[in-house]
Amino acid sequence: MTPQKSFTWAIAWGVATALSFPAFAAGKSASQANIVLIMADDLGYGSLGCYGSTENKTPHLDHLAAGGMRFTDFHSNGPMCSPTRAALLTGRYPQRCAWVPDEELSPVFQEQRRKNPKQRWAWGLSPSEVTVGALLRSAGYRTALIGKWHLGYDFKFHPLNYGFDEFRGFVGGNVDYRTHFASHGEQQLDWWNGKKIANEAGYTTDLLTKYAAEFIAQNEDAPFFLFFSHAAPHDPWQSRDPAQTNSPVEIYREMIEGVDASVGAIVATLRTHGLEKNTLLLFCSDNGAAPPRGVPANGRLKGRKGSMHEGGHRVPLIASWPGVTTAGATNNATVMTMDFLPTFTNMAGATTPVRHVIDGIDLMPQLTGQATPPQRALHWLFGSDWAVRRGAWKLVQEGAKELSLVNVEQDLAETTNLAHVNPALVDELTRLHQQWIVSVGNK
Ligand SMILES: [Ca+2]
Repeated sequence: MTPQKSFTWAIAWGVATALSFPAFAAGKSASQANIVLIMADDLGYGSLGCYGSTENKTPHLDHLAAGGMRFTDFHSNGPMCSPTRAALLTGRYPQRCAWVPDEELSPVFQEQRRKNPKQRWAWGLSPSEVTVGALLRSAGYRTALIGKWHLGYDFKFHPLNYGFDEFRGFVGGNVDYRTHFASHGEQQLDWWNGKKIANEAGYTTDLLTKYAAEFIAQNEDAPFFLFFSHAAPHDPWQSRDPAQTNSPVEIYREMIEGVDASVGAIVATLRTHGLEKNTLLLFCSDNGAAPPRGVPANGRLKGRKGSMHEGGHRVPLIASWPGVTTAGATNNATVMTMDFLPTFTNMAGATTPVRHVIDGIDLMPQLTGQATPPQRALHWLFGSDWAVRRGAWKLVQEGAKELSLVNVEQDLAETTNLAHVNPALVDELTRLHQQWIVSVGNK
């Protein structure tokens, strides 16, 4: 089974505790604060100083957490890039989203696929999905994606078709940090300015930071939504200087520290333009780390990128909105990528289509420290692997291994399988997950 077939299969099944999207609330919505969401790619739970790393120096993110809110139980919707990004864009489980299969691709892309059957871009999020960009734009926001897209390479899946006014970056899963060519054998330039492919000199992290800062500066008078989607520290592990001979472990650390410096630059830009107090700034990762061998990038968590265990999807989330978020707070609520959309649209006063199903919840009560953690089950599904979490309990099915039942509040590293001790709970969570699969529909 090819990766995209496996992925298509995975997203063809779905679930969930769907919430009808409420009419937008009043309150914060009147302010139409700016929203900056910075997402690192494959950054692990243990990779920042404020999450316990002693190797990586991340003063800007540590400072952001000290002045804002650090979440300890935030999860990416998928253990891989694209499912998480679909959830971010739609506020829905990726399994509920509509995806366009290969045979519907445009002729030019069909031809590319025929020439290179190994290329992995022949699918995309359906343009029929209601996206956070489109909703915020309809509420008067200027919207931009700076960085990685990875929700379809065909031109019909271009980010500007999904509610973004501006796009700078790349549409594939990753690029060479210096040449900006797709780096997994496709040998195709993947560096865009709007709908034009145009290369330029520069290191990817630096260029994206420059464009993100420019977007903020150009829109200081209007409410804006900036989705700054970093490439780093996803491989290939490359330094700025091609002549540098540091080891992958050293370069990997430099790349994480480069993301940290970028966050510092964005915070400085907001401050320069007097926007700090009118901007919700969020920093997170799209899935667990896949680091060089021997690097404890996911902290104590079991598993890594791709896994249903915590190392696959429990990742950092830092939120900062001076005067709104409680400075220095730690939030242990179990929250997920799909929660961003309802949070943002409620802030903006955006309206969503009637009867449109959103799976996420508004996190503003969490950000203001006024709510108890939400009571709900959360689900993951990728290929034949799945996991369900309710309260402290998590049930995992990976490959042909036996079911694993763990109390993640007491056993974060998932060392002790309690499935044989509590078979009734195993059955209950299994049923819950099967019901979720039915509820998200079989697209
Ligand atoms: Ca990723």
